[in-house]
Amino acid sequence: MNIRNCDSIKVALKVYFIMGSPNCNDNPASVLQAAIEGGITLFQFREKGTGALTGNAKVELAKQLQQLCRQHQIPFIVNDDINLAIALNADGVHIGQEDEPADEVRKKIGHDKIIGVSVHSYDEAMSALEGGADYFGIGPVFPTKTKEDAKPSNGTKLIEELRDRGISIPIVGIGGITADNAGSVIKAGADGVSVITAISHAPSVTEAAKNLRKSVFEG
Ligand code: TZP
Ligand code: MG
Repeated sequence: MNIRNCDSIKVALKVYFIMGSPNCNDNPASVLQAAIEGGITLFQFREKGTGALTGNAKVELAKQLQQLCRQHQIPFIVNDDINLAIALNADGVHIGQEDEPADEVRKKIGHDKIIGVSVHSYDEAMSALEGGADYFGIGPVFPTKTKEDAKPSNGTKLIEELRDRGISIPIVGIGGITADNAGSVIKAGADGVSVITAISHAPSVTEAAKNLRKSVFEG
C-alpha cells in the first residue's frame, strides 16, 4: 500500500494522537500503548514545550515510540524535526508555517513520505498544496492551553471554506478537541481529529481514545 495515497491518509487521520514526554503524566511508552489499545489511527511524536527532551534522549524516546507504532501498524509522524524523521525513516513529518516550506521538505524526505502542514488561511493552504502537502492540520478549532504560541481559536470556519471551495485534500482538525466536540469537526468537513490532552491527560487513556473513536465514526 502506498502510504501517501489520499484515501489511506484520510483513514489514518481519523483518530490522530499527538504527544511527547511533556504531555504525559505517565511513561510516554505506556501512554502510547494504552492509546493504541483504544484504537488511535496515527501517531505524531511532538517533543516540545517545557521540559522537552533534546539530543540523544529525544532520539531514544522517538525510537521507542516508533517501535510501538510499528508493532501495531500505526503510522509514525515526527513534528518539525525533519532530520529526525529522515534518520528514523519515519512515515512522515508535520511542519508549521515557521518551518521550511513543503517543497523543500519534500526534496529532503523523498516521495514516499507523508508531509502534513499546519495552515491558518486559504492562502497558506494554497501554498502548502502547491508545495506538495499530503494533508492539512487546521486549528486551533477550540481554545487550547497545550500550545504555548497557539493562535486564537477559529472554530471550523477554514475547514468549511476549503471544502466549499472544492479542496479535497485530507484535513485534520486540531486544538481543544474532545469526544464531546469531535463530531462537529468531522461534520464541518475534516477527515479526522488530532488531540493531545484529551487522550494524554485522560484518567483512562484507552477509554479516552475509544470515546474519541466513537465520536469520529458515529458522530
Ligand atoms: N497546534 C494547534 S493547537 C495545538 C497544536 C499542536 C495543541 C493541541 O492540543 P490539545 O491538548 O489537543 O488542545
Ligand atoms: Mg511546528
